[in-house]
Amino acid sequence: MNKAWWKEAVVYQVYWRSFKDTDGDGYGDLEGVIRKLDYIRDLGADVIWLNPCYGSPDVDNGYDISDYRSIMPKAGTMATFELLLDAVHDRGMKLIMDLVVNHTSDQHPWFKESRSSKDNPKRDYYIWRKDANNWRSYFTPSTWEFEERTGEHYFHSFAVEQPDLNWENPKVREEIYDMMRFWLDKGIDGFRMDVINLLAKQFGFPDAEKPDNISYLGNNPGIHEYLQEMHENVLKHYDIFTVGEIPFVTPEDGLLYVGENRGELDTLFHFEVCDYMAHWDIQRFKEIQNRWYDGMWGKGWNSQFLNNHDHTRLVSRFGNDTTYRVESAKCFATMLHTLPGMPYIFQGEEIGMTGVRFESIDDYNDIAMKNKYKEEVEKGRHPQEVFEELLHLSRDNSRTPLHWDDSDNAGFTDGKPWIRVNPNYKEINVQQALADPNSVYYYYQSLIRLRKENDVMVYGSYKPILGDHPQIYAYTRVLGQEEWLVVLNISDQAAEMDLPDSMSKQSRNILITNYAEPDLNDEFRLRPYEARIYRLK
Ligand code: TEU
Repeated sequence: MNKAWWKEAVVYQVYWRSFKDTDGDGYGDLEGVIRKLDYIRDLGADVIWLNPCYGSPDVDNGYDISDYRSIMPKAGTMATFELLLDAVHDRGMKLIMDLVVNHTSDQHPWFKESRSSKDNPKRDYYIWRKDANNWRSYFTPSTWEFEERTGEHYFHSFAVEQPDLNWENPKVREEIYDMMRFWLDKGIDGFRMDVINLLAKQFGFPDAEKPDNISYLGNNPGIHEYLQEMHENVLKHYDIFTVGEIPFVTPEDGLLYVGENRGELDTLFHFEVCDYMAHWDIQRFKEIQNRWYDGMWGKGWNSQFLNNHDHTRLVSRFGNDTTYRVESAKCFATMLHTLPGMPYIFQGEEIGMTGVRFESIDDYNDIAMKNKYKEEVEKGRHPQEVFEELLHLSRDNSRTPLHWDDSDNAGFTDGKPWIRVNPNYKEINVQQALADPNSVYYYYQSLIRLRKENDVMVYGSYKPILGDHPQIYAYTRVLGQEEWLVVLNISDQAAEMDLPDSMSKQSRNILITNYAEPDLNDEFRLRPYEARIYRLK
């Protein structure tokens, strides 16, 4: 197994606009990230993934970029960014940025020129066609927007305000490669690549038999040539790591993007869980994990995450955010940090923050949710029914401000927060976590420390046991003489753990568990959401 610094890393995702506000405008900012870097370092994370902070009209919270080489004012200045990068490096940490190059903002100068006339030199920076087709976009009923001025439609995989770049145009590719060098030459340590498998479009844009299954947007012919050209022209010249956000992908296809000899990307996020599993389904989760391990291990590197800025908080979606919030947060953390692949911590996950439930659609910001709400209500459906339906998976569930303490606005801002703070901040906040030796925060810290001290958690082989147990997910990790057993009761009921005979005879000691007191009455009875890591001898 080839070793690499990034394979051993733990990534902490900073959604800066909800992280810490220092100028009172109600938005987090880069200065706020600088002031809280020691909090992230002390947790043990060593790479920060910073969500987009480039010039943008902010229709999709920075994923609609109008100036790739500037910092949007609400985040700060380029000087502040450079101070942040230095401060991260001074702590021996690394920083990766979001690369959003499938599309720009409709306010980008390139698009303003492109839409101005059919013979503008930048017309072909984007995708224009006389006729539309029946494809849906992620955020709208159609991927096409008609413009009277030139009598053609432009293509957008997301919002109308996010026109897709035409990657068939070598001038577009050169512009992007040049922009990437601009940031890499500043010293950033890599990229998280936004929906990077959508860059190539289906030739001819044929109508889809099933327009609602939007997988036609990704993994089209040409994508690997683009990424190999990007690697040859830019990526291979820097000591960085790249992670592709790759929806609609299987392990076999995934290897085409991150295979060790492919000359494309280093790692990926797949979405078989977060895009398709609304609630916890243990058998399905085990099947997905096993299939991705069998498909990738030894050939490419995977990621482990169960929430980010697009997916609601794991303790609400998959765990138990009431009776067993702390236990289930720690149980899932144990899983994410012991499964094969790179663990990602989304800000607030480390203190067990939960999803939200605001009263009205007007309390929400997410363009995906608001567009879907509008689309469904315009079909004549009852607004409250649509609202209730969208609540559970709204991306705003994870985008509310981080809870620093129990003061106004959870210590996030002295101004009016851009989105409401989760009302449970008085009970769930960093200050409380740092004062409680049994907090989720310190459990994450112990898990990360265990990982840093034991290569078996990074490079060990994985073998599931108790495969069909309806509550328990258990598996071993083995590297050389080291054999670890992870057992997780991912349920709100006690569970009996009947280990295989060979294993039950082995002596074992518990390295970490999420219950303060071991249940001495019966080691083989796991309490609700009880997690244990054993070292087997
Ligand atoms: O997300 C792609 C996207 O639409 C995800 O929400 C999707 O549901 C899944 O998580 C990936 O298949 C990226 C960004 O993360 C998101 O915030 C942006 O809105 C979107 O691209 C457009 O840039």
